[in-house]
Amino acid sequence: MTATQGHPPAPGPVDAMSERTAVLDRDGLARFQALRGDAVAAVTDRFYEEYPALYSRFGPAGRRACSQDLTFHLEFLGPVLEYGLLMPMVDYLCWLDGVLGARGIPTEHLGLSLDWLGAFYARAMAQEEGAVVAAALAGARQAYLLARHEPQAPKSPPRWPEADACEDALLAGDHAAALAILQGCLERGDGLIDIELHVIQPALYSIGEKWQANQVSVAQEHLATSIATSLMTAGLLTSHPRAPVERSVLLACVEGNNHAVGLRMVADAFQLAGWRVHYLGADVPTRALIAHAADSKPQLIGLSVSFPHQLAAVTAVIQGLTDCFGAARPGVIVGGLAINRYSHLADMLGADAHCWDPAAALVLAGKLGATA
Ligand code: B12
Repeated sequence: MTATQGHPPAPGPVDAMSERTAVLDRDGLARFQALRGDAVAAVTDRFYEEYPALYSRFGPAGRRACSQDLTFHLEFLGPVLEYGLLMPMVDYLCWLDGVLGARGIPTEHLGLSLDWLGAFYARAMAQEEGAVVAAALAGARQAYLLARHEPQAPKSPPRWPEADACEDALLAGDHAAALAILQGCLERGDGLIDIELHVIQPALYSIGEKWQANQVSVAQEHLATSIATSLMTAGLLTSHPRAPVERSVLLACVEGNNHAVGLRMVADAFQLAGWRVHYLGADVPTRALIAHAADSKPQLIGLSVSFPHQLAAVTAVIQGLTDCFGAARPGVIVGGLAINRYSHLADMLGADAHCWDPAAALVLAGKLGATA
């Protein structure tokens, strides 16, 4: 078991469904992955053959979008076949259903695409392995149809009243208004990390929901993130760190994870607690991360992971660190959206601890003995 600290976000309704499914061994997973391109091509062709009028009107871009969606299905299916838990795939299907529905794109073929992918793998793989893949797809389909209308929003820490105005300012691109909100909170004595957790994080979560519901644009989401990051920097400049504690932490988003703001909050918390912080930001290649750890020899490493298919990168980093440091490997804490949602998977990754927010990470750092 990994150590945990703090309270997990309240589970969504899909958490009630923790159905397990059979898994593939390493070679089976490799065979499943090797067939991805063929599976996507076969099922895309089948959609165009069976529904020519419906699909042809979208032209080549429609075909590309269809293939891309199928590729995503298989990306999310991978961790299901590795860890034996349907939930990540079901969550993804519910999310996709919401995104497509909000953009007026019919979703009735989503279930069909899963059936046809299942039929492809049942044909293309050896009988037993094909049956595992087809059963996972059928199970995910059934659970998705049951859960699709349930609200799915991730829970953020309690939202302070300032979060509403902050969200408005971020979406409007009103840097000055956002800074004034930060300033007001700091002046009344709130700490930066609390402001980040109770004002900025809920504002960003809500912006994510609005993007999902097609109420804000991709550009607005980017704008909001960029202002949020600069608010955090402004807050850091006016906050007073504790005296240096001679401890160091290396923080990185694993390969493929571009969600870096949450990890930046973790970085700020360690910085203000007097730690020496190396914050590497988004999408850090596994080899580069391990090489940097070998050079800088931190006492603690924090990894951020957003999606289930990035969990393999966490395992690869931990394996690489173990190869490099042996018994002296620094402690590893994992966090991020995927961990918040599937904390039980954290136990399977080989990490020493997982948690939900920066304050909890600091407490865990102490428990892990990263106190030299
Ligand atoms: C901004 C944003 C982006 C930006 C990120 C830019 C950046 N510099 O970070 C960009 C545009 C890159 C982006 C891309 C994508 N995004 Co996005 N994004 C968001 C958004 C709106 C905010 C993210 C954020 O900063 N949240 C605030 C931070 C503070 O929260 P947090 O990450 O959870 O971090 C906290 C904890 O998790 C924890 N924590 C995090 N890391 C760690 C690490 C350690 C060690 C510890 C201890 C703790 C810890 O502490 C943090 C503070 O409390 C979210 C909405 C949301 N719910 O978060 C969507 C969201 C996460 N994105 C989503 C999606 C789908 C995508 C894309 C796939 C979109 C696409 N089609 O391309 C890509 C995937 C990118 C990738 N490969 O990673 C979905 C995910 C859906 C799902 N079911 O999981 C969300 C939820 C939006 C939505 N509602 O649909 N995104």
